[in-house]
Amino acid sequence: MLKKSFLTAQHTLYYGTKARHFNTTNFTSPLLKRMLWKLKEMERASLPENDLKEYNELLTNMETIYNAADVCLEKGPCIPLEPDLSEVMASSRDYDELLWAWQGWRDTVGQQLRPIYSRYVELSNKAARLNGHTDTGDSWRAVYESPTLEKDLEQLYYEMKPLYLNLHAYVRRALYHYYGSEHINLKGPIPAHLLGNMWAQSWTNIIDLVIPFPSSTKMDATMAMKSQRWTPIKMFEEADKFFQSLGMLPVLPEFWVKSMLEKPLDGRKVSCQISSWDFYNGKDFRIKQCTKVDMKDLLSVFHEMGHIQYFMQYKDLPVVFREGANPGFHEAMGDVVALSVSTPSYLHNSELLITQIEDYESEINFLMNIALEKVAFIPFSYLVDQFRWKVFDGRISKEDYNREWWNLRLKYQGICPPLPRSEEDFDAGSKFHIPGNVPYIRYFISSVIQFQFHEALCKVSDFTGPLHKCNIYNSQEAGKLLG
Ligand code: X8Z
Ligand code: ZN
Repeated sequence: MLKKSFLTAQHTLYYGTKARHFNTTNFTSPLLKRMLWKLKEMERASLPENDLKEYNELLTNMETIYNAADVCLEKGPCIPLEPDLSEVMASSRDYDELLWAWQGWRDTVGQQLRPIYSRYVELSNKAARLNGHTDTGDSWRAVYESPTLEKDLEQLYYEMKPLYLNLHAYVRRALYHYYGSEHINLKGPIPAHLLGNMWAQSWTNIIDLVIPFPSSTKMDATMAMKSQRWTPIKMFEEADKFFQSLGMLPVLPEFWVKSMLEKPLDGRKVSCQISSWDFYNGKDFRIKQCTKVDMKDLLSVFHEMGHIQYFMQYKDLPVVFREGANPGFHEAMGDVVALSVSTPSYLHNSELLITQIEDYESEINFLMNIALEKVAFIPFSYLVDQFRWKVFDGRISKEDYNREWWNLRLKYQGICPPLPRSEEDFDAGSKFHIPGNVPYIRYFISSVIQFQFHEALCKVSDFTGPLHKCNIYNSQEAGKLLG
């Protein structure tokens, strides 16, 4: 990993230094101007050699800490995040057991990362400044090439906030019925460990506690997938088939050979953090995912296959242009297709739902599921980089990391820690993208544009009816537009 980072930096430095020799002011080709402008951004490669070495080591260390972490049972084995701790967070309805998993993960990951993170911030800022940015947050925002980015995002957030507040109040009431007044304050924030997910970013796992019409159809295909003996491979094949039905590109043979689509059964330790890889040779594209056979992972398979589709669509462009229109587009590509996959129409046609559902109550149950995924995610995806932007530009100092993290969690998500926290803790670090150095605002942007894309695709497919029922499967027009 260290060697790979070193070689990448050498490559960036070589071409970046050459590019910086050109003054492009009077160039007439916008294409050439843009290529050189992109090459001049050298990120960490502009650091002096010693700093670069230290920075690469810090990043590798942080990722290793995250990937190797596990939580030990009192008199038993130690269990990793995937699949075990995530499964506890998803399915346990025992307040104290949930607390154990929630706290255990933060005790092992966050606390170890804290001292490393502040040094990472220093070196990362140094690199950003060497590239002409004011700090790392500024360099992350620069890829959107919009002077009004922050203001636009804030406005989007405030437009969507009423929807979130409604969902929050509804879910809080349901949790109150289940856990009681001892644990839930109907006028206060929700304890962060009760929402079915380690970071409270997706709430679909607690659908059983909040389902509006329990005796009507629940739109979860998991049971059907299991009884029909679906496999991880079949899930990826279905996603591939969907893209092909739109007239888009099939994945290449190498994908099936070189990807890791399941957790290896031989007990080898692997990182189960899902990722998609472009090897930049026009034919080697891979996914690494410890796929489980359930509906949630089926949607996540579509998300990842969206990245692969994007890689394949731009494979013949110059290397500097092989990226999304912006990172939010890359994240939206698979999700927009997954919006069709969630519909009763698609599930019925794939034999994952026996009856075509038309009644009002089942429709509301379906929409609740979508809300628990998409609406619940809005404030989380907004706040993660609000936090980091403030850390990078110094508005949050290293003495206040945890206090400020929880201020944002309270302000935007309306959740609180279930236990007292201190500055020994670093709870932001318990989310992969923080030690993993992956910007997060892309997911917030994706959450908005994927619905705009969905609307446009449904329109060209000549779909009539409410947008949430639209399934673009087989639409060549949609495929053309998405491509
Ligand atoms: O990190 C991811 C993907 C890879 S881009 C698995 N996602 C975010 C997360 O897990 O927090 C997808 C949704 C948001
Ligand atoms: Zn993604």
